[in-house]
Amino acid sequence: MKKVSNKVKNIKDNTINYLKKVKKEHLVRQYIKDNPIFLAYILVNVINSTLLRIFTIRTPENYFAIKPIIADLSVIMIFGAFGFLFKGKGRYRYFMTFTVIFTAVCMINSVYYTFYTSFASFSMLSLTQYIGDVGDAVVENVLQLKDLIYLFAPFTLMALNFKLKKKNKKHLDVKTCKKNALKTLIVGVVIAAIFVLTLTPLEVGRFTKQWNKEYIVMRFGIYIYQMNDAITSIQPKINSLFGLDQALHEFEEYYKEREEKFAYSGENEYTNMLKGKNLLVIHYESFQTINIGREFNGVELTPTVNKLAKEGMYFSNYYSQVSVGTSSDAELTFNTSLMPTQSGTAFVSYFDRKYIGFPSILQDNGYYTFSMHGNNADFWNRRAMHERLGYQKFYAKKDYDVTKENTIGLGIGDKPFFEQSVEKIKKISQEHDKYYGLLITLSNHTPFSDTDKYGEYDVDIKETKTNEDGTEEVVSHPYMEGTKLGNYFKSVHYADSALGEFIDRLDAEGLLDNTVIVIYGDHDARLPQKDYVRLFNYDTTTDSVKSEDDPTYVKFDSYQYELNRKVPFIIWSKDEKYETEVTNVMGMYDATPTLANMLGVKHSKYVLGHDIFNIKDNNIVVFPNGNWVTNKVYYNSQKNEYLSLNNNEVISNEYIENNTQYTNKLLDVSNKLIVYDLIKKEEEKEKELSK
Ligand code: GP9
Ligand code: MN
Repeated sequence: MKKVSNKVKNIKDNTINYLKKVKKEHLVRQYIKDNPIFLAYILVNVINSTLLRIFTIRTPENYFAIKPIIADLSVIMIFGAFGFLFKGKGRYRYFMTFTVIFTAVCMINSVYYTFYTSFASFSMLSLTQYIGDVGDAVVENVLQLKDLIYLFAPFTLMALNFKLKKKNKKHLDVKTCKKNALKTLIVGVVIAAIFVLTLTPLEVGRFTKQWNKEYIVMRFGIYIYQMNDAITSIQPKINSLFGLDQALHEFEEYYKEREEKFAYSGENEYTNMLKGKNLLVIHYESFQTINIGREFNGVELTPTVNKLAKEGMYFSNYYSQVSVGTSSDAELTFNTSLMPTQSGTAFVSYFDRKYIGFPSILQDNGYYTFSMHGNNADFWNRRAMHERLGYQKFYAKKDYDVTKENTIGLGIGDKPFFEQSVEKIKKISQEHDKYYGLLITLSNHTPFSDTDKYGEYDVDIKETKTNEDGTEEVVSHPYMEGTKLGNYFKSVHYADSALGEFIDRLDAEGLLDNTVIVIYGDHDARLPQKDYVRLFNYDTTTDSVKSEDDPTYVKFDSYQYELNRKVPFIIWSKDEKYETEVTNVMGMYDATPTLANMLGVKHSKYVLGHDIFNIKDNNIVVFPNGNWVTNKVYYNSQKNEYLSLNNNEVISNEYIENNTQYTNKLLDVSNKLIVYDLIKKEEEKEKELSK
């Protein structure tokens, strides 16, 4: 202990002595005199990256952010340190080269942001078909004075070098240069370490996913963002370098076997039921099945969805199958019947693969296809990916009137979003015979903290009590108010009312005739387990949560949590009341096969789900983490345990093994199909053979 405190004292003394020496011998002044180009290099490049952030992300949080400046500084210093190993002209050229690179990064991102409200990505370079159009548009419309401001950096260095040359400054000796290189490197690494230590798990998580580009630039600065982007852009290329033949073989075998095993006629009582109808699909953000039929103080939580579920076809045992790509994974699986990839996300890392999307199939069948979402078009790389899936037009943030007042949470509130969408749909309906539109809602998104904007909805329990003197008073029990789940319910109530207004508006415009509304919850809302325990076990007599020993205690363990992540899938039309509830287990990947049959169109050969009316109670829903669920069992692959869903019915090992094998194979094929671009490879092979 004493040794340690002596050491600390020594370090302290040495540091103080060193600082005293720095002051006495004017070392700072000397350092500046000795290294003007290096210091200018640091300064101009930090200024450039800061300017870029100020000109792009216009939020107070960003204007005052220190973290990205620290991050930028460490990157510039670490690269700069090696400049000291060069002499004279060579050193100037070194700093100049990096300044030009850093300036180019800022300029490109500045232009790109004006055009796409997002930051540039190397992976986009493979979208060569767009570059021609974009190139012209950029020069004509986008290049602005603010994009040229960054050029001050190389010009400053150039001017400084010119001035110093005139002075004919003496050069430092090799030993001092090496020392300077090492010192600078150490300072750069220390700054980087300080930066890393201040990172939160959320920041690290978002950094590795690399999809929320603004967030990353705001925390990590533009230079780290771009380096991270370079690595994540190369990764998919590396992943598909080896093992293609084997993957293609497995893929062919899998689909051959699937065709034999599930050789259904395809026809069932619902075939062509929706033939020729327009389709409006609502991607209902974070909407869980648990909301349906729920009430607080006799007031329905979701009157609109309740009505649609009752009148329409309601799939009440439906699961989302998303991985880290959340919303985008839901869009992928809904539209292609494929699973999310095992690393990265299909929308971001594998957007350049061949997909046979439901929209493109409908397009081939005479539909006009479009998607609508109030967020930036580049969020989740939708701009590129929606086109890939076959949406002819994507209406995103810049097509909507988004104001501070109409914003809730992440962006435009569902009410103004739907309201403005109806105008667009009206126009589309006048110009096209048949259409398929996807509307992605936004305001019912975690963290559900904009409660003052959701409108009144009481989630505490109100009870009318009669006092001894006969007077009545309303007592409020502190039930869900203030909990995350309680706030979620308030947000859901708003989202439901927005949906109700949307349907009324469509009706008033005559847009519900010959149109089918399809709703899917994109994934669960990732709410705390303890809030559910409270929801199901609140005792108004004690105003607290019941104890587990209470005979009426409702168990809510990790299995109940998983089962509770169910989301609704509803098919509703004003013209016809189906009044059907389908209780067989179903996953997002069953949507396309089921809907295609109802619409009387042929879906892609390479789907992984099934038409629920063919597979019926034989269905299995697999999850990206290897878990699976059937009508009988929920299986947890991490723990290798399961929960029997039918009154503890005994389940054979064989049943578990077969379904686990099925799951693993399906996940493997799905992943390889995307990573190795197997649909494209297979089509090329077939073309070659048919020559
Ligand atoms: C983003 C929105 C939400 O535009 O769709 O995405 P999520 O966080 O749910 O994946
Ligand atoms: Mn989502």
